[in-house]
Amino acid sequence: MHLRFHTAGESHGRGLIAMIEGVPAGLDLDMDRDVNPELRRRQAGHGRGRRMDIETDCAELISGVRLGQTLGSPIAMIVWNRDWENWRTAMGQKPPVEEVSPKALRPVHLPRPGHADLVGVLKYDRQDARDALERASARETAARVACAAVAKRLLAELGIGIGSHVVALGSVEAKEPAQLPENLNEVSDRSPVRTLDAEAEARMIEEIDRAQEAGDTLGGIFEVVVTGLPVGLGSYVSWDRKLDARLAGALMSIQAIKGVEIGLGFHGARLPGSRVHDPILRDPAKPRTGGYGRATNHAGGLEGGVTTGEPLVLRCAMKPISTLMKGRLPSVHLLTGEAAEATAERSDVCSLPAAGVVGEAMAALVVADAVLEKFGGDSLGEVRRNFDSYLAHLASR
Ligand code: EPS
Repeated sequence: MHLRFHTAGESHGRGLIAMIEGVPAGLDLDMDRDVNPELRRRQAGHGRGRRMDIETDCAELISGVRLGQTLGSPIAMIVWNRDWENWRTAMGQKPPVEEVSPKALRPVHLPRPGHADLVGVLKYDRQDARDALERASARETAARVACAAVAKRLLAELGIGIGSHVVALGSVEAKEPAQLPENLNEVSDRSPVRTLDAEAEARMIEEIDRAQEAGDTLGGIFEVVVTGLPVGLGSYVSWDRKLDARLAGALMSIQAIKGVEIGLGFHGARLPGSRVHDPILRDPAKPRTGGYGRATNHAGGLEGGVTTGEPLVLRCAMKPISTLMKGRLPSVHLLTGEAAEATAERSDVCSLPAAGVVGEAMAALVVADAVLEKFGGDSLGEVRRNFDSYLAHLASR
């Protein structure tokens, strides 16, 4: 791995730590311009819970940058949890000094189907599911987004852009636009559900509001699109170098993601080959694809685990959030063994629009890793020289 990142932190602990290593030296990085707007994008969207009114996620830089430029050393950041003030007792690192009521420790003994509550207590041999759910929570994705904002900055230097939009939410499907807008996020971020279809947007919002009234939750499908890629990232020579596998693994690691498709995905399996594969054309206006073009992009920008130079098109299916406020599902009390309804605690009704931002983040981290694998250098200048020389060679073939 050429670009490594790591996160730490519990949802209601002091904060989240984000660390990314392998970023070349000499990259301009400004937290307020490059990182914090991405954190704000992850907090937005219709269907989020009250936690997002408490937090104003903001990453504090600890290391790896001097005078506005990266040093090539690990970049460490902290996102403090404002809600920690309300959880000092329940999430304290030391046992309470005075006698406190057991309730003040906010234990969870009725595991929620769908969350990591039950598997967590059994695997880590805990009595209280809070010991598991605090880390399993999707709040951790704030730290991933902070790391990915650095990766996006690097990719932008090479003309590679990443965006996302919601294509289905609950039972509502958005109409597929004939062509995606050039700056995808500029358009999708204007929608409270991050969709491009204004008519579907209204129905998606209604569906979220109805789910909220019913104490239920919703999932859906978002699409991540990466543009400006050169042909040749990833490789078919070994299973773990295939870029489609690396992207799918990274996207599947996002909390609540249950499926990933690339290009036509599952639909392609139902069609004959003549309607699936993308005819090859000569297109001298495309230096990044070696002067070749495709009549269609059903492959979603990947053939043989290698980028074709066409846009990467990745779709993720998110299951509905597992905390139900009403109509709670059957569970079993961890201490008494009695049947009871699962725990309900503050959560979101639908966080699909935010999950799209997290999908962009994971895709950016994987693509930046693949870029450094092929064009790696210790400084941005070296990466750029390697990149430009590859493109010049492609043009001369
Ligand atoms: C999240 C913060 C959490 C949840 C959500 C994601 O805040 P709280 O649990 O304090 O309301 O809103 O987490 C979950 C849905 C989950 O199942 O854990 C965030 O910052 O994204």
